[in-house]
Amino acid sequence: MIRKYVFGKPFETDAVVMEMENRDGLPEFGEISLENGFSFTCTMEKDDIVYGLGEANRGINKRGFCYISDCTDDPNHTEDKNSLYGAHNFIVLAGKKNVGFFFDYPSKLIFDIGYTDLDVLKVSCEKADLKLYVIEGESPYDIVKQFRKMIGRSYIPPKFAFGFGQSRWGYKTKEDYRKVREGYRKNRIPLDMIYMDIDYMQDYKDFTLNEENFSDFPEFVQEMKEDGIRLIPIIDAGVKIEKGYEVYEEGVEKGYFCKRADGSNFVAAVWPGYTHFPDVLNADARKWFGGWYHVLTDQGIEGFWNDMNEPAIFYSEEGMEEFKAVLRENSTMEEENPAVAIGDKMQALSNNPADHTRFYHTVNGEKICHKDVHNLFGYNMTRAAGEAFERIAPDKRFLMFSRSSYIGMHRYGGIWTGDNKSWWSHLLLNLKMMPSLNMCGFLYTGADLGGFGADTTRDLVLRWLALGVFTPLMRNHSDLRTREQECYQFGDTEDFRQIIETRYRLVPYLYSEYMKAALNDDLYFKPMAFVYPEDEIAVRTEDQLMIGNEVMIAPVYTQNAKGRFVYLPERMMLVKFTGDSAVYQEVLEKGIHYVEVALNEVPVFIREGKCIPVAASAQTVAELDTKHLTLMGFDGAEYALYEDDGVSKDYENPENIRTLSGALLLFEK
Ligand code: MIG
Repeated sequence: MIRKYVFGKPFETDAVVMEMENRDGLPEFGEISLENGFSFTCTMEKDDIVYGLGEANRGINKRGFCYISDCTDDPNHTEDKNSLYGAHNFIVLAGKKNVGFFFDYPSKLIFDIGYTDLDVLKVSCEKADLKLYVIEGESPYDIVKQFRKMIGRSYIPPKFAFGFGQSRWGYKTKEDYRKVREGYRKNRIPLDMIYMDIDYMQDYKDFTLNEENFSDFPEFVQEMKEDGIRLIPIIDAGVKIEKGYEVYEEGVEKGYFCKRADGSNFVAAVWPGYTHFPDVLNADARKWFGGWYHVLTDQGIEGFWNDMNEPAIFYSEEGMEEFKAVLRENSTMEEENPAVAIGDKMQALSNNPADHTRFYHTVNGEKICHKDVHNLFGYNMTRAAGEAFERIAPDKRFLMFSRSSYIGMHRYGGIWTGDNKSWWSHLLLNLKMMPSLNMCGFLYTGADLGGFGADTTRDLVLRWLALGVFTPLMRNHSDLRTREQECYQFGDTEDFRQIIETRYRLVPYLYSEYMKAALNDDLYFKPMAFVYPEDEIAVRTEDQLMIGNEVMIAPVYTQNAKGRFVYLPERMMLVKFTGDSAVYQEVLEKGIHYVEVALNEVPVFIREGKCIPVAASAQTVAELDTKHLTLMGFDGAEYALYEDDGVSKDYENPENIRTLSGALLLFEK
């Protein structure tokens, strides 16, 4: 049961696709105040749990902290941070009464979830212009499913996107890419994608290629494809200001860039130096910007990642003027604490909220201040690409994921979780974030495996990859200023090969479960609580997750551990994969078990009475033999496998589902 309430004059975000009538009056649940902006308040019972918020810090249960939806380029995801790159304003209050809330509000929104007052949930924002959806259901899981229906079908990537991808900021030349290819192929480590970071461009200009290094790009794309590898270039939000650069010239001429109050184009410095932002909230400008992806798809590119689209700003022209003034004021260095004054001002240059008040979007002829719609930029940049792909090749799927997002974008692409660090705590954060992202519609997601910032260690990369085996987006990515972390950088590659082979062995299953989740508006990753709501231990367990309908995972996330304690809410079969070389199985009873996990092993827990299909590994997803699958799990179990060509959009074809039976208890060890 969903009720929709409209307050003031909300900006149309297109987050929701379901048509619904507006309700008169106020929701029965909680209290609403329209004084000094908007606030919604309700009390929580002592044991109520709050789910949701998608890409957010901390745990699956959001209680006990304050979260702020305010898309931010902050590469330091420490525990005290309130905002990350996305704004996913959906929560479920679960307890004796279960109720979900979606606050469709495109600017800064504060979720105080028992932070100020232990038993008070307060959601507030500056302007009382929003839509509030109140969803009642029999369980939090049921509420989530209703919500997912309401926001429309999640993005479906091509099947190759379920392979493994290698990335690193700093690859420049063809030789750099060939070295990565050789590193994988020589060591027989499966690989489907190599990501191209900003250095492939000429002077960081979107939709260009470095003239010296990639003069014959289509041939190079082809060369890689012949080895089963797709190149996935990055696209940044800012368009470089440069005379003669077509994207810039055309954007200026058509008036498709974000403008200042005086009508001039807003100027922000990012990687290319001074840039203009495409006004992706304006439908015409969006269509125009999306059209440029053509330049790369024409050369054989089939996937992209959109970056810097919060949008990130190093500094604006205005900000720089203010900074210069502070420099002048402190020019003799004899004023009081001049270094502090200068340092503070310099720090405040980047991603300064004041800049959000300095530019405007043109939507249906109306000027909208960026501040009021800040959280929609990444969404609409990715929507620009998604809508363009529909025009370029309506029957073909493209790989697309974004850094910044808002609910609604989940229909056009996935997300990666941005600049994490090579910290064990971020492996755990990755694990806990996955079900929340799924609740908000983002199914194709993953973190930078091994960690983006800071120097990693061999064991951290292996343990993180072992979690990445299960995340739809499985990509190793790192910052150019850090230790190299490709799978062949740590001496012996055997352990890495075995972990990634395990991913490929599971692709038929993972893809099948992904597709079922997408096609049924369901979850791929579920909290334990959604499957075992009566089990009080399971309900509070956040370091284990359910995948699809058959599997539980319990990744190791501490250094030097030889295994971990795992809670089994029911009898399960433990299958430990060691790539193609070995599989070990054992049935464990309900309860707590210490499970040993070596660095080259991936444990999978199969639920009582169920089974999963397993393939022999291959070097690419395309080479997987899905005609000969082994069923692993409980004897007599059946599995409904979803399989399609992985490229076209004939999702509803009944031939895509086939039932596999005859599960075996196989001891190969
Ligand atoms: O200011 O393109 O999150 O994945 O490697 C940094 C360089 C810009 C941030 C992305 C990261 C990417 C990096 N980008």
